[in-house]
Amino acid sequence: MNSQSGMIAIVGRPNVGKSTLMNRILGEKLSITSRKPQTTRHRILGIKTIGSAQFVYVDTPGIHSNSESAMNRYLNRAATSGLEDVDIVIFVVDGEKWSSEDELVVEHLRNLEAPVVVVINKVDRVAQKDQLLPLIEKLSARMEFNAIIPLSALKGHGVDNLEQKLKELVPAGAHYYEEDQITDRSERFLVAERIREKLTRQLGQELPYALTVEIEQFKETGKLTEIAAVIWVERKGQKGIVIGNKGSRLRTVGQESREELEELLGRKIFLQLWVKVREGWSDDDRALQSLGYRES
Ligand SMILES: Nc1nc2c(ncn2[C@@H]2O[C@H](COP(=O)(O)OP(=O)(O)O)[C@@H](O)[C@H]2O)c(=O)[nH]1
Ligand SMILES: [Mg+2]
Repeated sequence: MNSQSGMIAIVGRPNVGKSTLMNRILGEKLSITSRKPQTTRHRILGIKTIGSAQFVYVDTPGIHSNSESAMNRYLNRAATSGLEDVDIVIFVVDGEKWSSEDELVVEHLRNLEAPVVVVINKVDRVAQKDQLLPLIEKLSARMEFNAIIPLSALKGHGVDNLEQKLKELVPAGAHYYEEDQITDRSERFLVAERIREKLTRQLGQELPYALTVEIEQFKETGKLTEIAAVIWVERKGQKGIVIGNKGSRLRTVGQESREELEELLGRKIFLQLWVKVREGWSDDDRALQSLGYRES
């Protein structure tokens, strides 16, 4: 049989819609999304098999110019390492805004051998298509791209054009994953991420960077799954903010998380959340490692 199989990295600066795009293509919410940078902190595979072709997408953290903390350095490594080994790169940009961080991404892509397809995302926000022309010119002047495809990951418009293009580009080869597998990540990982998404969306600008979620217990008891998670923050004051007035914020996060997790796992869930302080964990390489921030 003429099977096709390829690794497709989704790269770009933070917040352009990489994770939204992967979820849209897969038709599943695998990667968490939000308006804040650093929402995606790990590489996540999303696998889609259509007949004889297997597409293995790699969602990555945003490539960014800040390298001040150990976390920021980790994120950039996770975003850029292994790019030489993928078969296709999707470079996502925001149709509304080009920035110096996009330039930085181009620097990482310029010398790759794999074909690079540019996705101009968020075109639902662009009233007239010809508004995209200056951006297309700018892109074309930077390097040679295999294709430039405008689309809306959020609404789904134009995503089929991208998938069609990928089908043309994906090389011949054996499948690496079972036909019905959709990710390389465990349920435990997905659960921690969903809780972090709820926190990220609930909290103001600064705090999401200072927290991470660790699953301490994941136990099936009869019809119920018991999950206990620790929300790690960096300072005592942050703990108060996460908990909220009389525990109100933590309650909201817990309730929203539980509802989503029951849908994700298809089971009833008993969820317990604890907030704990670990000073400076995000700028400490060892703490990062022990909290799951290690390269695979
Ligand atoms: N209007 C609009 N918003 C989008 C689109 N794609 C993503 N977004 C929003 O942009 C924000 C960042 O998305 P996310 O996927 O987390 O970006 P990432 O950091 O590149 O992974 C979220 O609030 C998304 O809902 C799109 O096509 N149109
Ligand atoms: Mg993301």
